[in-house]
Amino acid sequence: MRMHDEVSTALKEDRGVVALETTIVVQGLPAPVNIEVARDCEAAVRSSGSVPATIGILEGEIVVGLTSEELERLAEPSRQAAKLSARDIGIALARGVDGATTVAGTIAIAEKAGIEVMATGGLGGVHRDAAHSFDESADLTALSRTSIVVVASGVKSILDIGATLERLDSLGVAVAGYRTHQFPGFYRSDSGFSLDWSLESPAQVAAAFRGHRRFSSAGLLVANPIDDDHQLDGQLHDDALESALAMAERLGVSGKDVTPVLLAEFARFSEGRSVKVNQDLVVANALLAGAIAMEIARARA
Ligand code: PSU
Ligand code: MN
Repeated sequence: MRMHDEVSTALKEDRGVVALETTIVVQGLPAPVNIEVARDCEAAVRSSGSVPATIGILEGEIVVGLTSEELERLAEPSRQAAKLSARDIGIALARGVDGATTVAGTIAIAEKAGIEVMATGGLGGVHRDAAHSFDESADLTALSRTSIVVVASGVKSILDIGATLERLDSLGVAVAGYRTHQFPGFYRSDSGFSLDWSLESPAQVAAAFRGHRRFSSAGLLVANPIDDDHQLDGQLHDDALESALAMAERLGVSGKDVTPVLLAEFARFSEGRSVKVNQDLVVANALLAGAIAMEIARARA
């Protein structure tokens, strides 16, 4: 594992560090906005006082804190970086390939690196046809065994949100809304599902995480909704979703291709509006994650 100097110094000095994933950059968002989003997330983390650590695999080497050139190399379409979940990392290292890490892959590496906070757009979860396909994101099981705070705008709205919340419960993953009792709906601020808990400040999230980890080896999901006035129009959302699900069915996609195909059709159908919303929400999550990492570090110092 190669760690950027800035990240290793920050960890040594007990400063806030936030892990950022790369699947959202390589498989989740279209070029060229994908690189812009990655940079905006890093800038958001920095503006909170924490240090960003964007994680990926280059030629079989794990990099914690990709430089801007390394990130561009990873996202270069001709290099065909793989989408890596936690289970793929060892094999990818042995094969010496390039790979972008999902939430599951990123938190597996972050934990080893000693990073306690991660930000993403929308967590993976239970797909709508899971009763038949068994398609449930490894993000859920990874979070059940990793002691980390993940800040996300809920789970992607392409999923079966109710089933995903039930699985998070069974798996012992703590879930709290950030200043809300409504579970966010990724592109929409409210999924219609309510939450037992709301946390009101970065310091309160840090305190909740300290308490949680004394009794559990699972993670804490902080569900941070997009602002109402930045969310995707409700009707457009539902129409795009219908089109995306039909597209996936028509193409017969399965496995790790499902989520990227659904997100790409969302972007096409909404003429890029879903991409803008995705950008806004992930940057807001990076900012909040940075503030939480500062509070976790402050309490330790
Ligand atoms: N959030 C986004 N866009 C994304 C993802 C999250 O706004 O593309 C990625 C994350 O890497 C997440 C992955 O772990 O989608 C889930 O993929 P799957 O459903 O195949 O587990
Ligand atoms: Mn899947």
